[in-house]
Amino acid sequence: TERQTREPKAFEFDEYMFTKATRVNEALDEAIPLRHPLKIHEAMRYSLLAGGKRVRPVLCIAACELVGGDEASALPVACALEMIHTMSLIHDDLPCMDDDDFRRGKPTNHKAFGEETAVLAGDALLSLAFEHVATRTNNVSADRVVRAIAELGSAVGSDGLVGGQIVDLTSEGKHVDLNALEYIHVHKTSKLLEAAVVCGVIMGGGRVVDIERVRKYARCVGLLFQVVDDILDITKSSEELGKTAGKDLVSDKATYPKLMGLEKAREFAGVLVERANEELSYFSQDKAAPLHHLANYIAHRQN
Ligand code: GRG
Repeated sequence: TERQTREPKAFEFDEYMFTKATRVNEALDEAIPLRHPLKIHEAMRYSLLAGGKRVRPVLCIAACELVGGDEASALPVACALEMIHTMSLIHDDLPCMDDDDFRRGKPTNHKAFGEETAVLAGDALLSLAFEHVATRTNNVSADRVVRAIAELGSAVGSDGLVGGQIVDLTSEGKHVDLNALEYIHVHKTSKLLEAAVVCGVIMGGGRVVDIERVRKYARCVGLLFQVVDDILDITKSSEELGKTAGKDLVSDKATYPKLMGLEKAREFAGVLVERANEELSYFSQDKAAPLHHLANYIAHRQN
């Protein structure tokens, strides 16, 4: 009926994620053509195009659109975020770090290409990320591009991912309290999510107050991601083992349920998703829908 056609279409989160992720995948594929030296470009493409969820690029584009910017302005930074995220996974999987054999459903980069190549593929992706933003961004003022590059740099370095990783590595086998656990997760997970939405808002021409709001949103979403991960670890492994104590209750890794109890961890997850959504209440609800849904999706995911 006429009335139905005039009603706003309900926001389709799955469709939004799929459309944006497809756009990002095409741009990433184009960003690294196979060329000489073949081995390094194969290794870079192997991990980058291995099919992650593309949460960071989609967050970046959604934040740009939130403040009235368009997808094209954010796309190069969105790709850079995925390059940085992927390189952090390649290095995290190395034998000198977590020593993992599988990632994104395939053998890890060093298993497929050898350790030397995996280290270099990570380095090349990190370097390309910054080059890509600087050379591929169109129709955005140089001032904004520089601010985005600075934000990305600080999210990666010793006050960002690297800082989180070093604290994580040096606390192995030691008692980790809630403060230390929060430091690790804020730096290993939230910082890059923060950079994603902050860069999106910068590219979209948002105000300083918008930047601070999305930054708080992303900080909550990053912690939420980890709290839910910890809870799923317990509930999944207790199902598998057919008993109440899951693997995280017996391993020595610090987790939220172990430090605060399962019920309190669930409550904390509830508080975080509420806080994240509260930061979005200052924006047009229509434009904030993708970020709302993303927070809810992370809170309610089952694996
Ligand atoms: C960044 C220079 C530099 C070095 C790396 C190894 C390291 C320093 C940091 C570790 C970073 C790390 C592995 C953080 C965990 C982040 C995380 C939440 C991963 C899972 O992200 P998803 O679920 O994964 O978005 P997909 O595969 O879907 O992209």
